[in-house]
Amino acid sequence: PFLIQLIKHPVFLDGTCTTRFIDETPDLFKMPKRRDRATKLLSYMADVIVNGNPMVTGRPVATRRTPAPLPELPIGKPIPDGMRQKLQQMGARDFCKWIGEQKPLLLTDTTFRDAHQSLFATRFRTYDLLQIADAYAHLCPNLFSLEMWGGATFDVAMRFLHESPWRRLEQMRERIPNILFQMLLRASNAVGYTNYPDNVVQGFVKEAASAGIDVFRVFDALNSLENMKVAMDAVLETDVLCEASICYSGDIMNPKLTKYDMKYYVNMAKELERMGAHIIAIKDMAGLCKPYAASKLVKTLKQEIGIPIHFHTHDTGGTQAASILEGAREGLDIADVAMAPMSGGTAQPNLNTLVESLRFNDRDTNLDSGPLDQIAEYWRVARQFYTPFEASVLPATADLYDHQMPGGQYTNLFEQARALGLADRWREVCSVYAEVNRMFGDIVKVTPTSKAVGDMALYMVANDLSPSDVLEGDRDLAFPASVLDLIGGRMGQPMGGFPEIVEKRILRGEEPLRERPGATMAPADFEGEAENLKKTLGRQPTSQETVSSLLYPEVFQQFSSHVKEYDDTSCLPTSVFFYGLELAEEVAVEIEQGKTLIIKYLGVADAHPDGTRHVFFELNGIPRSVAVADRS
Ligand code: BTN
Ligand code: 3PY
Ligand code: ZN
Repeated sequence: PFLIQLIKHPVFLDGTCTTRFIDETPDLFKMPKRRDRATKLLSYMADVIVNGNPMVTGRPVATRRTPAPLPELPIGKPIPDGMRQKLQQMGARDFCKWIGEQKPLLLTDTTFRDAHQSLFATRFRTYDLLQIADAYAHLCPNLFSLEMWGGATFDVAMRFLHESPWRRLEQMRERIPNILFQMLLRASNAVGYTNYPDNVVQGFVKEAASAGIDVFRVFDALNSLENMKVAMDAVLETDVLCEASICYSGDIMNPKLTKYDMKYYVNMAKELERMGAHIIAIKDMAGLCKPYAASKLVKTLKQEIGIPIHFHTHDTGGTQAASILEGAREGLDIADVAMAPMSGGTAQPNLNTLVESLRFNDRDTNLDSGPLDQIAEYWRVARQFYTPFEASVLPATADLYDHQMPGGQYTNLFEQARALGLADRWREVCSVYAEVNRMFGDIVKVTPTSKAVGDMALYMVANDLSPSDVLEGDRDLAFPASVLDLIGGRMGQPMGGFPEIVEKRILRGEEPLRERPGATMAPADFEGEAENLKKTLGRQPTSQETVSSLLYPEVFQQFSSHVKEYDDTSCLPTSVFFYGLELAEEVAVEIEQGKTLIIKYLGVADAHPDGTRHVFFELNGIPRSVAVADRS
């Protein structure tokens, strides 16, 4: 086809072709490279058409294929300055002082990260996030930040979506230069599920800051200050914001729950301020911080510390907008919310209605609801591309305050339970989760400690084990790996340690780690890793790729082979990525700025004796076919 295109060119046909032809029409001669990318994308589509995409096989089907509507943007107007320019002009400390002086409640929109992590198992693709990016830049420069990276997004982007988390960050940054970008960093667990060597955490933070993250929300899954220190120091070495979290557990209003009381949180917040935090986050990952607790906690923290307070919660119990409002009344500085169609349930409270709830009040956000509602309409429709991942779990009953499952885990654990045939025993899974927590000494539960508690609960329910079977029995039990990691001290040390009997029964004589895991881990060899990658990639890796590979060696390898075989598939519309094209359907695929492929699907032939099938397309008007192995 490249040759055909060339010899069909009018200049070629009328015989006036000279070498000037090459100079005047360089694009025609760049075809082989472009064709190569196109061929790879066509083979991806052909493969999905013939074999399906395993990500969605057996799941409810998304029927929407047409693009979601976008708000109209002012034509020819530059992007207005926002919080990011303010941070850059003022510097971190002065900017935080400015935050503290603001009367309006500031808002973080979590739709790009936590909301879809909690409602859709983090499956939203870069493609759909980018469509609405320009609208954010033009229409809501006064949002405090967009939480759009970190948590599970890093892993899921590579592992399931086969796209680069770094590229997502870069592309979002290009389109939104004015709103702060915020990420969730799991301290020594970085964006993973296990502790990493200190230099990996440091290397990751450095890359993320230079790729465009403005606010790092750092938390440790056991509220361990020494674990947080490594990550916080790394953030403080850059010139971006270090937001340090206290993970909220228990209930400060319940006199019987004394482990995590007001004193505990105040001490922790003071310590984090002393360690250099610019902002304190109350990270209420399970939505346990009830309205009157939020009021009391914010009021007390405002008296005890001098830096801004940012409240993060999940609406699993349906009551958490009230907690934000109560917090706001006591001087809360910033709150996390999500766009209406992506809010509620295990995600954050509703941004659009919160803005109006505060209208004509002291803490009025002064945000304009018109544009915010237009952006919400985009998310309402974009959600329809992700039907296969819709969570079927309903808001929690009052047992939420007993089991204390984080929002992001609640939907996931239900799916895991259902896969094991335990959907009808969901309440039992919840109550065993609570029992496991008590058995382990009432620990803070958030990624990755929450995963260990959840794995243990499922293991016990599936095998009909009670806590006494675990602690007193003499049966030889094969505990989940995450549980061995947690009780073995490799996720860090909880306040007060684990009960001795638990260590004895679960570790069976193996000595647990008693100090900060990072203190005894050998530093990673960045140069050696880069050398290895050079062999598999066939070129020098970028420093981002080296960090990805150190964090997720196998996932990164798989991701790289996907790109080698199919190129960067993140430019495909989501319906095409999940389901391929429908017969005679035509799509425009922008492979890079200004380079668009028009692809039409024409049909598929019967299988050859060797099991391959030809799939027929039209690429920019020219017929093309691709052979794929039929594994269906
Ligand atoms: C990887 O995991 O990166 C490589 C596998 C890619 C699988 C894709 S998903 C859609 C299509 N259908 C398949 O069965 N394989 C490809
Ligand atoms: C994560 O670690 O991904 C979380 O969202 C924890 O709440
Ligand atoms: Zn969260």
